[in-house]
Amino acid sequence: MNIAFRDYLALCQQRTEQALLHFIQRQASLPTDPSGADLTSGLYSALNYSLFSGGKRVRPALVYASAAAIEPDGSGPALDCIAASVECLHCYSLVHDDLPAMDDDDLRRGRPTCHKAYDEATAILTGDALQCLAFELIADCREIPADQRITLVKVLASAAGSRGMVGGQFIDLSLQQHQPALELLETMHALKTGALIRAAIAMGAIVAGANDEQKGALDRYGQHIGLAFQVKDDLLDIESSTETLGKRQGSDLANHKMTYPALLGVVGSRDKLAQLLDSARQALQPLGANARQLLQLADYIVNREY
Ligand code: GRG
Repeated sequence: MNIAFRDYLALCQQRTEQALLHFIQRQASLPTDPSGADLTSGLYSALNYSLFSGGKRVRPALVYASAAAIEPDGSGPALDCIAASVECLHCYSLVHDDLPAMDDDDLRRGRPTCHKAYDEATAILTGDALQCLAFELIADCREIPADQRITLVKVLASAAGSRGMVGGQFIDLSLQQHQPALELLETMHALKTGALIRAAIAMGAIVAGANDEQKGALDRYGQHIGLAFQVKDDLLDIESSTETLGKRQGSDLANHKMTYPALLGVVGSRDKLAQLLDSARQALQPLGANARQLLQLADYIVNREY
């Protein structure tokens, strides 16, 4: 990773975390009981635990980089709302994905998963609250014109719901009953992992005022990089360690998951990753030099170590 990009990523992470902190603190004027004791402090503790736990903040970085590809000196606070919103949605999905009824994981970002650190009911409610917060942040963002906020809510809701991430998760959980097939695997990942990544890119582009041609180029980039993210994730699950990943290595195998390495082998999956990176780079060509951060993010996604 070159130094300029490392600094850029750190800046995106910092901006996202500041925005998340601001929004969580703004929310946390807690209901109290007659004696003045906080009634939801346990929930806010779990929200903080799940939001501030060392996530890479890839989706927020995609929001910023996508906007910069259209308008390099573009608007700050509006993008911070969107970056924080997308990260809340992502964190909700991780908290619920780790639950016993889903992937039943005990380790996430190098720490006990939310339901292990707290309890199952708290983890469910934490995910629910994060999902609601994601939409509230956009609806409430005064730096974005009202009509654009409606569009952004629609983009995020479609990506998150039954025709997006939740639909993909449902297919994933039911795949054990299906014959392994590449097309099915790609459909599942395009929904489960790709939809939110595409939405992050689209939302950055909308706020920056992208035209249809620019939106099309960015969406093609998002489709390729969304799948690449998952191919890399599948490879890391085989090739990395629990310590580096911060989650259980080998959990795909243990959970009998349909993965790229299971279908294509490790070498075939690496080839697939290289093809997707190449396609993602080509998709950005119409956007010229302003897309350099998106190019660097593509490299980061396929070369990351966790
Ligand atoms: C609706 C009950 C209910 C549950 C929804 C939709 C869902 C649960 C889960 C699917 C989301 C999921 C876990 C997708 C996998 C994508 C993935 C590889 C996530 C890890 O993302 P990173 O590496 O994580 O960006 P960090 O920790 O860096 O943020």
